[in-house]
Amino acid sequence: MKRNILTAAALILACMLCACGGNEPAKQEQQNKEGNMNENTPEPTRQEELTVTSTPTPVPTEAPKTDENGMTFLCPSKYLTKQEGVKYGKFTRESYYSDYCKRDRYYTILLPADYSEEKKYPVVYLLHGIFGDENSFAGDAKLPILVGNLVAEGLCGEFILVCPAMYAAGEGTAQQPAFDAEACIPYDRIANELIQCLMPHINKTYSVIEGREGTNIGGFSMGGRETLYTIMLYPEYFKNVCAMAPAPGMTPAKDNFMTHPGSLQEDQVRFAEGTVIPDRIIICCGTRDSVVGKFPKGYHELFEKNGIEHFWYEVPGADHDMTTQYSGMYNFFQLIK
Ligand code: FER
Repeated sequence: MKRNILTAAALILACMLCACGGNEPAKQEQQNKEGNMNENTPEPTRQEELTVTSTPTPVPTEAPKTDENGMTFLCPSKYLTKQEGVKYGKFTRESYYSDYCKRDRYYTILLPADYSEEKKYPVVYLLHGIFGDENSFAGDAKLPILVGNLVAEGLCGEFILVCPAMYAAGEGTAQQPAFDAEACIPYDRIANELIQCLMPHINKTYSVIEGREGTNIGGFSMGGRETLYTIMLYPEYFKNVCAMAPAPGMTPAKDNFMTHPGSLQEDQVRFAEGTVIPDRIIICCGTRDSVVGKFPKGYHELFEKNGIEHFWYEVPGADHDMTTQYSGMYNFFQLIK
């Protein structure tokens, strides 16, 4: 609504400028064509002088859509809408035996619409929020649409999207997710589980580009926190990274939900010299996030302090919601070439 008013105001001003002779080169050209009319042109009236010399009041320009790093603040709605002639993949739910957890574990997978064993694809591991499971992302009908549209427009290459159940509780424990330190431990275990069990399973089951060149990780909220934790433990495994509204707790923190002892201390949030690290790390959060508040910005500041290069941006007006996630994924998936 506000943008419409601004656009209308800008249009009105543009028309006024034209009417006032703001289009100087065109006007000059016209005069050149018609020859020098000075001799025959009457003196301007006082009113005309006033009109010509008055400077236009500056009009606020439209808010930028992209930042200086090329991060787009909001996913354009057309990418979330089915387009004619575009093929979309479908999620399926699969399982594997996890030696790390000593139990069967589940994931959902979105293969490219034209998946073929003749090709090799990069993989994106996408981690859900607290209390979620392997169905959290797969339940969102817009996700295959976003991926399909980006691929169809050539904004990213085809890739395989893997959404694991993140809660990697060990053998014999009935531990369930909750807001306490003990209950958070199985979430952190996804780092080891992913590297030791899920990734090898995906590599041997699908036609993938193995190794860091073809491996990417992202997540929302608790999944954002575990994304950051996983790359701190295993930086050399991942090419592109995106933490959307990452939840507190990777480092010591206290919020309305609980006190986090911190899976790492702040000075451990560094990559040792000589380590191969991800090419690109995105951290983003809605400006009105009512769940994780300023903690994502805190990670950004910590990364900055500890010399970890990354892209940080805020999603205007977004809460702890899909607007933030589609924005993050829109930027993240475009890194996959
Ligand atoms: C917390 C705040 C938010 C927390 C987890 C979350 C475990 C996760 C929110 C989500 O995944 O949506 O203090 O502690």
